[in-house]
Amino acid sequence: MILEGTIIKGIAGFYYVATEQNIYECKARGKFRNEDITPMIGDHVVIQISSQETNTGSIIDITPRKNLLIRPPVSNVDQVIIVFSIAQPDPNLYLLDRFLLLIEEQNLPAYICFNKVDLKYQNALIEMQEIYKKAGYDVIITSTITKEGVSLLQNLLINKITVFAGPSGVGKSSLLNEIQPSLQLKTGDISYKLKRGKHTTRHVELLPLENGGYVIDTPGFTSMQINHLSIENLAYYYREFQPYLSSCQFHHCSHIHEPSCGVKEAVKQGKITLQRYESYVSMYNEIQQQRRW
Ligand SMILES: Nc1nc2c(ncn2[C@@H]2O[C@H](COP(=O)(O)OP(=O)(O)O)[C@@H](O)[C@H]2O)c(=O)[nH]1
Ligand SMILES: [Mg+2]
Ligand SMILES: [Zn+2]
Repeated sequence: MILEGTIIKGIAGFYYVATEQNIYECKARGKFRNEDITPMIGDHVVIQISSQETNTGSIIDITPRKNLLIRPPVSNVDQVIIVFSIAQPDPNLYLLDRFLLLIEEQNLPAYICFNKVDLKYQNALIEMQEIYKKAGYDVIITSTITKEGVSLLQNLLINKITVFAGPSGVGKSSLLNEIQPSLQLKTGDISYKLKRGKHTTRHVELLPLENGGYVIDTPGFTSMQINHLSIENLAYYYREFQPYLSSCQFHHCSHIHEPSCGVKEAVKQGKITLQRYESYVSMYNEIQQQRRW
C-alpha cells in the first residue's frame, strides 16, 4: 500500500511519518543515499507500507521542498515566530536582526513576539515595538503570567507549520504549554523539571496541535552565523529598505559611503530607523571582513 504523509521526527535512521490515520516508522530507500538526499523533518513524502501491524514502511519519494531552514533543520515551514523576552534575559536586537536575515533569505513569513511583558520596562517595549513595526513586521506582545497575547498566538498557528525560535530562557516552551497544555514541554522552571516533561527540545520534532497544524519548539540560539549571505542581497533582506533602493544614484550602492543614496535619505527623513540602518552597516562590514579572510 502507498500513502502520503509528513515526516514529524527522525531518530537513529528512522523517520516517523504522520499520515491521516497513523504514524509509520520508516526507513529511507537506498536511492536517496545514492543521490545524496537526506529526508528532513517537515518533508512531504510518499511511503510504501511494509506492515500495518507494526506500522512500518519505507520512504519512496520526497515532494520538492517549499523552503529549508538550517536552524532548526526543517523543511516546508509556513511561518516563524521569533520570541525574545523584554527582560530576563534582556533582548538582544542585534541577534534578532541576524535571525531575521536568515528568515528573509528563505522568504518566510515571520512574527516577532516580545514575551514576559509582565516584567515592566514599558518604555523599552514601546520603542522595540516601533522599530520592528516600522520595519514591516507584525509584533506580538505576550506573557504567560497575565496570558496576554496567548489566544492571539493560538489562532495564528491553526493549520500551519510554525517554528518557535529565539534565545534560550525567553519563554518559548512556556508559551507553547499555554497554547496547548498537553504538549508538556520542559521549561526552565524547576517545578516543571521535577514533573518531567514529555518532550525535550533536543530533537527537532513537529508537535501536532489539537486545532490542526504543527509547532516546532527549539532549544534556543546564542549566536547566528550570517557570513554565507551575499553582500549584494543584504539590503533586500532589510525589508523596509526595498522601496528606496531604486533611488540610489549608483547601481551597486552599498548604502554606506556613496552620495545620493535612497536608503540614507530615507534614514534622514525618519522612514527607516537609525537602529535598523546601523544594524545593516554592521552586518555589511562583518560579511565583508569575512570575505577578505
Ligand atoms: N515573568 C515571566 N516569566 C516567564 C514568562 N514566560 C516564561 N517565563 C519563565 O522563563 C523561564 C524560561 O522559560 P522557558 O519556557 O523554558 O524558555 P525557553 O528556553 O525559551 O523555552 C521559566 O522560568 C519560565 O517560567 C512570562 O511571560 N513572564
Ligand atoms: Mg524551551
Ligand atoms: Zn544607496
